[in-house]
Amino acid sequence: MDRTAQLTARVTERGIAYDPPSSSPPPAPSAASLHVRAARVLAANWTGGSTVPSRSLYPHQWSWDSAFIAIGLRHLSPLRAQTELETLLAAQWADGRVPHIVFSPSVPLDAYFPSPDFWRSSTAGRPAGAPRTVQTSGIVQPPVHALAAWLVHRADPVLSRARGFLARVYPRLASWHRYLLHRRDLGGGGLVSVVHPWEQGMDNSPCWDGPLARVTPAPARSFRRADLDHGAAGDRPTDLDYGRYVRLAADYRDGGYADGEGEFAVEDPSFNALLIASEHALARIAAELGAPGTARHARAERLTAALVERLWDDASGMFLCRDLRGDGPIRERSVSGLVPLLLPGLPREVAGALVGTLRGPHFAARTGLVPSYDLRGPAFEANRYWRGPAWFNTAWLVERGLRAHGESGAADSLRGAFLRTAGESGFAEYVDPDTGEACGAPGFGWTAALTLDLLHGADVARETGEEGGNRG
Ligand code: 9WN
Repeated sequence: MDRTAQLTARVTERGIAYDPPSSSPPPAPSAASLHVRAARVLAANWTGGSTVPSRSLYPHQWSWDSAFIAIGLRHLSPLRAQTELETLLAAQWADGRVPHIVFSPSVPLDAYFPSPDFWRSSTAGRPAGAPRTVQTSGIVQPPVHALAAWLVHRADPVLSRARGFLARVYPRLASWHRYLLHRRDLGGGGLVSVVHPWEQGMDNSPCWDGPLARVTPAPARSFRRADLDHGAAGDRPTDLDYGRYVRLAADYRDGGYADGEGEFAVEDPSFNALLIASEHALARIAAELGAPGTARHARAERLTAALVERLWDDASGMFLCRDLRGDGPIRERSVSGLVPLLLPGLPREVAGALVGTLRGPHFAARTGLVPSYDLRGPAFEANRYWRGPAWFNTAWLVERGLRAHGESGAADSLRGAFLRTAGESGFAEYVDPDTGEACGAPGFGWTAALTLDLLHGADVARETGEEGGNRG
């Protein structure tokens, strides 16, 4: 049997071919053709050292995109997956932060806003140790990287060892986590804070409406948005939101990217859960390199306890964000509050409540995917950026979480919905959670990459004797 036929057989055997979507289902694309199409997207977005999220809307390297992309790329080319992460980490600042964008010098300045001349990393970022030779933004994104590095290593340990991949990335990943744990514990309770909505990755979530209302927007004439050249205005954040994003970023830059002073400081469940998952992965990387990982596992467990203590909300059956400059818990239900299901160390009753919330009226969308925001929430909009649409990276995280807690039936359904909608939408950036209508950029990097991972992932797990980088 050739590779494509083997893949089809495996996928069908494991029952992850597609659930019938409606009364007259369109023919399901075969797993093999999905694989080929996803690989094509990743080839088209590959720049030689990394992968752009989208050739049109996001023509540079993004931090958490690259981590998710590496997780999928490992099934096509473990070497390219390693390179993806190494390129990103080469732009790390001396204080340990991994910037949220690494700019490509060959892309014109007006192709994306804010561009390198806004961030001025190599001058304004010097006090914080920004590199001289590459231009980056000065904020960060969720720390998915150690988890990605571990999964990439496990896909081809022989190549990884031959190239000294883990030995090279480990010190950078350790310093990245140190930066977050030491410079970003702005609430003093052990959890990390984000200082800009772009840092958390769900830029336009209704969770930020309260904290952002206190920020005086930068005047609209002081900047030009490039996103509207490519995306529909109704799918994107408003000009008022952009004015506030720009004000926060400019203030941070003008303070030399020093932490602790900003107007926006939020403890976010998804960001912290990803740090915990990555801390467990770092422990495994340390052990693979011959150092004990016990202290890191213990730290990850302490962080899990802090996450539950500070952000769990029994009444809503999920985690909430905490506004450190305002009134504490932000009473909005967002997918961020479900992502901690990823953590196997959650108390049993917390995990059970999260599964119940996923199945309940606030998050059970007709596509079978997970909406980014409460279907019944006052700010819900089916098409607007992180205010309702379903995204594929969060679906992937929740799918792993369901598996980590033994909910394999629910995980299989979510995987089926993911693969069906990703294929039908042309690997869209995000989709309407009820209709599956494609929104945002087509041919989106992490949608294609995580499609590959769901097609192949469990087989890798079987081969390596491990079900996931954050487990066991
Ligand atoms: C700002 C690249 C990024 C993702 C984010 C997503 C969006 C940027 C933007 O695109 O953010 O970083 O211009 O809107 O919200 O999660 O990493 O894909």
